[in-house]
Amino acid sequence: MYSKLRYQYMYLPILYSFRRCPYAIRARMALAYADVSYELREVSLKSKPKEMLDISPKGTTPVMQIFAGQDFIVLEESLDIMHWALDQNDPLNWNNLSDRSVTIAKQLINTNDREFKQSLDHYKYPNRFPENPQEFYRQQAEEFLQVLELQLQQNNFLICDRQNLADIAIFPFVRQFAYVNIDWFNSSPYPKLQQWLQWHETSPMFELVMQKFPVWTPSQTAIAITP
Ligand SMILES: N[C@@H](CCC(=O)N[C@@H](CS)C(=O)NCC(=O)O)C(=O)O
Repeated sequence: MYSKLRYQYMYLPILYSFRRCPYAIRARMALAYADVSYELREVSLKSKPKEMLDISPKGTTPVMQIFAGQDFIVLEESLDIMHWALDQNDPLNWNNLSDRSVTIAKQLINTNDREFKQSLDHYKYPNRFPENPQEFYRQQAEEFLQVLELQLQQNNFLICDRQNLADIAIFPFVRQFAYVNIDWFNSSPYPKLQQWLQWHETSPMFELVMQKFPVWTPSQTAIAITP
């Protein structure tokens, strides 16, 4: 699915990415869905490349640099990268949703990125938050799992009966939550969510975006991700 091209021949968008970062995973999934070609630059969060920090000093992954003539634009939020990808190409009409579905999707993604992400971090690293036991943070996170389970009782996916943007925006975070204690997750009262997680984890799209690449250095031959 990918090939190595020489950089001087390429004007592909560049994605600075960290393989295991859930924000970068959802950006790469949206790019894969949209069949967008790009140059992948795998980053070490402990030693971020100057080229990335020059265009995005806040220093989070993912960051996308898109060339337009002599100029370029920078997208430094994963959701912006996802929407940009769908604007380029939307083969299964993911953007074609009712107003109500758009509202639900936005609410779910907001809750994921705020409350759920915060409880997830506390649950994952309880030693950093010793004020409460780990179960306390898990229970906090479960409020969102319950919402997702209810959505999945109505449809096969979060918004409708097919995978959509909200699914891939939220899936990498639920996956992280599940693997904090996979035995607990697998025996938890969220059977639809367990199926949904398994579906995404075994999807060709996920497999594709989780390929391993060496950390990027300027002297490295460019890695082009192409449809
Ligand atoms: N709101 C950002 C959040 C991105 C983010 O926080 N990424 C983490 C990695 S998963 C990061 O780069 N953290 C900075 C660091 O660890 O130095 C987005 O949606 O892209």
